[in-house]
Amino acid sequence: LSLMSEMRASIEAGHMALYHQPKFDLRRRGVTGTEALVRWIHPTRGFLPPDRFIGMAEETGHIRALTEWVLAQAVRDQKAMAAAGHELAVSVNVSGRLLGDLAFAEAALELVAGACGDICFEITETAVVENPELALAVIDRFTAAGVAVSIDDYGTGLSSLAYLKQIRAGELKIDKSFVFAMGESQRDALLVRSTIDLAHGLGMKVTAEGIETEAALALLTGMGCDLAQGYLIAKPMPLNGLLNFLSEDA
Ligand code: G
Ligand code: G
Ligand code: MN
Ligand code: NA
Repeated sequence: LSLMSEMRASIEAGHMALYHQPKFDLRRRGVTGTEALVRWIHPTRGFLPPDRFIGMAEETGHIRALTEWVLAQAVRDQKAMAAAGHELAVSVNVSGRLLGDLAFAEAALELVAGACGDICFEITETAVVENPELALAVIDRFTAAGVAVSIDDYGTGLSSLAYLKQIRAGELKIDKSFVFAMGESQRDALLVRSTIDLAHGLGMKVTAEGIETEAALALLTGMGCDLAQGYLIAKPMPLNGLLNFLSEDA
């Protein structure tokens, strides 16, 4: 918790960094977006991955300030990408706890209004399960304002078809655990294939996460998956690294 007492000051001091992992369009064969992922460059503890502080930030309420910083930085980074000739959609993870915070929703929409391109909010389905009515109302508010909503980590939570039916999401992200297992397990491959078909039937695009091999990429392409994200394409990296990657790729 002492780490948490430093978070607000760390945000203001510029100790947070926003990394981007490319999202690769399997039909256009090019990068069309990124997922923004926060890191904490702590002055004494060093480089902290989000697993070390997101959970705590959620429990202590710091997640709102952190997410507003992430969103503001994502909007700035997207402008830098556009200035370098790359018009990309940028996805930001929005913790389920924030879906109950209407003040956050308003602040987030104001930040998104200043964006030069598409901003997407990645939301885990478990978030919606905790307080479905409010979460669904906030999600509708986002989509009505033109923010794309993505269902993150699909398949790991309760995966209720009832919520899948109600959430107006434009994208479903298949969790990396299924993608990892797909090569060796027929059952996982079947789950991935049928999830892609289900999402398409509901009018959603599908991103598969955790693509580490050419075999997984080929399998997903054959299944009609829309977007691919994984170490095979690129790891999450700072904006400068992303811009280099994009210029080499072109
Ligand atoms: O970035 P990594 O590569 O290690 O991400 C680990 C986890 O941290 C992921 O589940 C990701 O969704 C989460 N995460 C990364 N950045 C953010 C953020 O800005 N907000 C929230 N809520 N979660 C994040
Ligand atoms: O929000 P979410 O849980 O989906 O965050 C994505 C997480 O997955 C981040 O921690 C990111 O670094 C990680 N990731 C992305 N691609 C790969 C991959 O190919 N392999 C592994 N092991 N992790 C990945
Ligand atoms: Mn995510
Ligand atoms: Na995920």
